[in-house]
Amino acid sequence: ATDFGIKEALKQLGVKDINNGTSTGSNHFANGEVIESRSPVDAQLIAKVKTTSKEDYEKVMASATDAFKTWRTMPAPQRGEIVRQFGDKLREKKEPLGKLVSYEMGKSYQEGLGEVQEMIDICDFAVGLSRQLHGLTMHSERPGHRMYEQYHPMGVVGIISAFNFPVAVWAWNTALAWVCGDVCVWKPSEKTPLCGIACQNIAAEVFAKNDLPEGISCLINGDYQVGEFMTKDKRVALISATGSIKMGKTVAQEVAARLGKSLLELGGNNAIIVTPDADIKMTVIGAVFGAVGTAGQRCTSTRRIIIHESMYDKVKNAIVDAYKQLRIGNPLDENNHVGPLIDKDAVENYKHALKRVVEEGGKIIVEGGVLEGKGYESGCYVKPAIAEAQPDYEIVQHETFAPVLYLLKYSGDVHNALEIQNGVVQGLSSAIMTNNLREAEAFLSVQGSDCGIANVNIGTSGAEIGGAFGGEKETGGGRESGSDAWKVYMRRQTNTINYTTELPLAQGIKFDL
Ligand code: UN1
Repeated sequence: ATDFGIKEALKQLGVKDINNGTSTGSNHFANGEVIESRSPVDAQLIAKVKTTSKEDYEKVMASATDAFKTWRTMPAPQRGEIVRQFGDKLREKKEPLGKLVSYEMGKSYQEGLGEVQEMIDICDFAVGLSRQLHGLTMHSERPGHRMYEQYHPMGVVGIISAFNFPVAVWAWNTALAWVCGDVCVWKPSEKTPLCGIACQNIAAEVFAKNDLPEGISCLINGDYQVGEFMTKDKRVALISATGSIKMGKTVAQEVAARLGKSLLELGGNNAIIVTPDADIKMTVIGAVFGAVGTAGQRCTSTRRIIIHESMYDKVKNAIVDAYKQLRIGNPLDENNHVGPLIDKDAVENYKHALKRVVEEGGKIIVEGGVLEGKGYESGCYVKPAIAEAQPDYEIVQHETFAPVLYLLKYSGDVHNALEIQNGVVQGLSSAIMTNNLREAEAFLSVQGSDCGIANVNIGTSGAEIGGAFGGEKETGGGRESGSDAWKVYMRRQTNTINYTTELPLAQGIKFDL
């Protein structure tokens, strides 16, 4: 716990609260309609925020495209030095920023701090990367020729992020894009605009200190219509969008219509397979954190547990017992495991899922419900629920962004479990709990999990930044964060240089004049 409250956190982050006028972002170009940021923790109005109008957007783009001209010519390791300073600022501001994330979004303070830690980690990663933006060299088939490839900055990167990771997902994108020499325009979720303003302030401070234009980092605020300014704008070379599959389909089509590039990180329907050789204690920790952590609002949250029939009752009872220990309440209180959902619409989706699973023939084994009374005034606190279901239920095939867990049973070998696991449109994260080498390897093999993330004896959520993050099928196919995810933020160029006095053609073609 910290010894300061949210007011002090806002002050340390330079974000105006409700008593101090209206906050803006976007290099201070924001004259659109005013939206409110209300905390799901206690329903309090935190601040009002001015959104970005089309006119403001044009100013933002002018500042971004202008900043790009300076930024792209700075050597990559020097850009890395700026990102290093940004990471250091985040270390300084970790507590207030973690607190704001927790209060504005509703995740636990520990998870809020964890999110800022992910930002710090990706900055460190990007600093190292700034000296490793390598291409390959190839042997030319022609004598006296040299062939190689290089990566150049691409331009303006548009980032559209979701409420559930209101700061980390931006940092995964922006830290890499910055060392790659791109400038970024960020539209955070309209549900967490203050997190966006806080991050922009931190970035702006670092750029100002280094006499660099703030346009390297730009913020725009508002709903999907503001996002559309970017998706339809050919000046935006890459759109990196995180959110629902529905949103991703719209973004993908708008960007594709102008042959732009997109990086999509969309919904998951993540499962843990529990085989007869699973360690039950580890399974319970992985499953419960995966299902109820962040109140089930991670794209990597565990939605389905696929349990072998021989273990079914044992695993089910152990998970149900663990659910009895869960404390639901104010996420800023360290004693609570589960905070609120983001808003009342999310509560409606949660209620719908519980109703629907019963209609389809499922059986609720841990009752859900919306909590009322003292401490629950926001109406966003719900009880994590568990239902026994069948894999093909419509609701089980669908991602509900809430703590609703489906237990599914399989018989026979691990391939039957994999068929269930892979039998959904989403392909983000997956896990197997087993001490059996054959099962683990089958799960990781070509016939195994079809997801972008496949874990053995770890749950589905909580990926480290060092790996490439993203998933297949309707999850969108994009990869962010570690490994070679940086390549998508740069344009690749193949260069062939002839240092002779002849001009031989490739493929041995003769063209004599
Ligand atoms: C998301 O929910 O959008 O793997 C990202 C995890 C986190 C990231 C989740 N590191 O759970």
